[in-house]
Formats: sequence, structure tokens, C-alpha cells
Amino acid sequence: MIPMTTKPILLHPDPRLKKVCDPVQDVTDELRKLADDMLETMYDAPGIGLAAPQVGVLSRLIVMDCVKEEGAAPQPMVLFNPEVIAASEDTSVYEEGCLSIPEQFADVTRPKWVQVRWMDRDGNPQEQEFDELWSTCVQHEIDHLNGKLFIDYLSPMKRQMMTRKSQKMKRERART
Ligand code: K2U
Ligand code: ZN
Repeated sequence: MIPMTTKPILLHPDPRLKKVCDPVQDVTDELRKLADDMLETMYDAPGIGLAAPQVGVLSRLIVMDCVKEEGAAPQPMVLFNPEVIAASEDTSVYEEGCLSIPEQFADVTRPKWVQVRWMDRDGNPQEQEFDELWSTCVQHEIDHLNGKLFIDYLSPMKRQMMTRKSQKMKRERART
């Protein structure tokens, strides 16, 4: 068993978090190892989702595990080249956070459910409908692959305030 390692999470503002990531051509052992390291990093944070650009890799790969019930079996998911192929008219509001914008939260409105197509860790095409927290999370992660952060849905004033706070936190963390 190759030991997994947690990876440092990039903090906003960082130009790599604004890039459109490159599609994965085929799923290699190296990409499977990256997915496993991303899952470990996510659980360690803790978080319920993580996108490759957040650990500095500009490839279209996200991991998720939105199981929140205590004691329930974890449900780790690895999605290569995920894309939303259908979305509900109905929307839902969720107070989102982001591991790249620590300790800041804001309400974001998104489609209630989404149909997503992706390639799994064995390179097989998959398709599934996500709702509830899984829907919010998969949309939040796919946004990361397109260089979009949850604060981009907010007013310019709020976004600027949260960016300033994040810059301050980043400076303080760099000093430790
Ligand atoms: O992409 C990320 O930064 C991971 C986020 C994913 C996420 C944000 C907002 C709403 C759903 C998912 C982190 O995992 S945030 C941590 C978290 C934990 C429980 C509930 C909501 C957010
Ligand atoms: Zn995020």
C-alpha cells in the first residue's frame, strides 16, 4: 500500500484558482494516486469536496464525500472530466464555504439537482443525478475546474470584502 499524503491547499487569491483546467486524456496510476491524496487532504481538512486546482494541479479532477451522518459509511467519489448535462429549474440556497477561502461563508443559489457525466477512476463513463448537499458540492467543485469561486456569485462589494479578509489571513499564515 503506497502511503497517501495530504497536499497543501492553495489560498485565495491565487492565479491558479482562476484558471480553466485541462481535460484528463486517460486515467493513469499517477492521476489515481493524486485522487487518493486529494481524498486524504479533503478528509483531513475536513471538507466534503476538493478540486485538483486547489492543490495546484490544473486538471479536470474532483473528489467528494458528502456523507454527514455520524457513523455512516463514507462514500468517497472520484470524478474525472465532470460536466453538468442537465439542471433543475428549481433552485436552492446553501451557505457555502471553501477550503481555499477559509472561515468565510455566504449564501449561494444554485439549481436544486444536476445530472452529471464523468469518467471514473477505472476510466469508465458514469452518469448520475445529484441533489441536496451532493448537488451543491458537485456544482461548487466543477466551478473550481472553470476558475470560478463561490464568492464570484456575490456582489462586487461583498466579494472584495471577502478577498481582503482572505489576503490578510494568507499573510498571517505565511508569517507562522
Ligand atoms: O471546494 C471546496 O473548497 C470544498 C468545500 C466544498 C463545499 C463547499 C460548500 C458547500 C458544499 C461543499 C469544502 O468541503 S467546505 C466544507 C463544508 C463542510 C460541510 C458542509 C459544507 C461545506
Ligand atoms: Zn471551494
